[in-house]
Amino acid sequence: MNKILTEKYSIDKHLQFEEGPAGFSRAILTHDSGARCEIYLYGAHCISWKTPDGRELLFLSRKAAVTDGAPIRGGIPIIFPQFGSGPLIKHGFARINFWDVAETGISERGEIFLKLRLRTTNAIYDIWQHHFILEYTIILSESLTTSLRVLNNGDSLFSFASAFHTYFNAGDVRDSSIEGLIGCEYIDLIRESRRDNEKENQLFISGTIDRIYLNTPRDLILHNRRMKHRITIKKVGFKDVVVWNPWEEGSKKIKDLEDMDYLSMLCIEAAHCQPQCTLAPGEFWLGVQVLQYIRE
Ligand code: TA6
Repeated sequence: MNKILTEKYSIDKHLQFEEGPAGFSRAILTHDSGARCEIYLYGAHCISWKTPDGRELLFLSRKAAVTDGAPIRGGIPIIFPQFGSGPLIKHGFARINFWDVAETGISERGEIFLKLRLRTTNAIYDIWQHHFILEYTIILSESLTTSLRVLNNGDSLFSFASAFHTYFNAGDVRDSSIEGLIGCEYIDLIRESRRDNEKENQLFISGTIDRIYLNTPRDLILHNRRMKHRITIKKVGFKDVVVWNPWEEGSKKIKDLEDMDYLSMLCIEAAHCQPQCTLAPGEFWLGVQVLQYIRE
């Protein structure tokens, strides 16, 4: 598998394929600045994004399993076509399917890109009777851009939810805050889905949080005081933002997290989940997230 991928898609010094646990292939992207990221074809799952000075900006659980049928705990899981629980497997099937490489390259500005594709298979059609093509493009420069294009290539309408369920390396989550959500209405999933409005300019996390913020602004900032940096999060197409941290009790209940992992992670998820997005035949939706690291 890696031999074929290497022959067809590798780029000298910039994009290589490796075999991870269970023989799963992953792509390693390296930008001229020294920035680096790693993506499994399984789930189109980015598990690592490193700055030119070698700082890891994503959280990946040491207990993360990379095995067929299970999602990888950490990095950037892709949620599609269902957010949370429902008729399908939790958070949908995109994160537990093998994606194909569609294209790789270097732009005129020296950005390295990898495009992955997932389309309806017989096994997927058995559980979700729609025809779609997903294209996930990851672009590495000094920043990390990810985009998801959802095309309805069938002959009937379908609705879906989607998210980049990004696990940021929080350093210590108690010293992190999210800026940009003030005034936004949210659904509080740990309080019987009660609705409220965000009152904090800097949202600090000091306990379990699981909220869907609705119709959020394009720009957010994650301040990471412990690691002395901030990450700007720009998103287009994803109108919602999910903020999740299971805190200590929650971490203990999640088998692929260590008990204290809640301190090291913070999920800020560019999402389109409330309401779902509907596509007529031939229509597509595009969601983009741009993450930029700024050292302080
Ligand atoms: O996005 C937040 C959330 O839906 C939480 O409710 C929590 O369950 C989390 O995702 C993780 O879900 P997972 O299926 O990956 O364990």
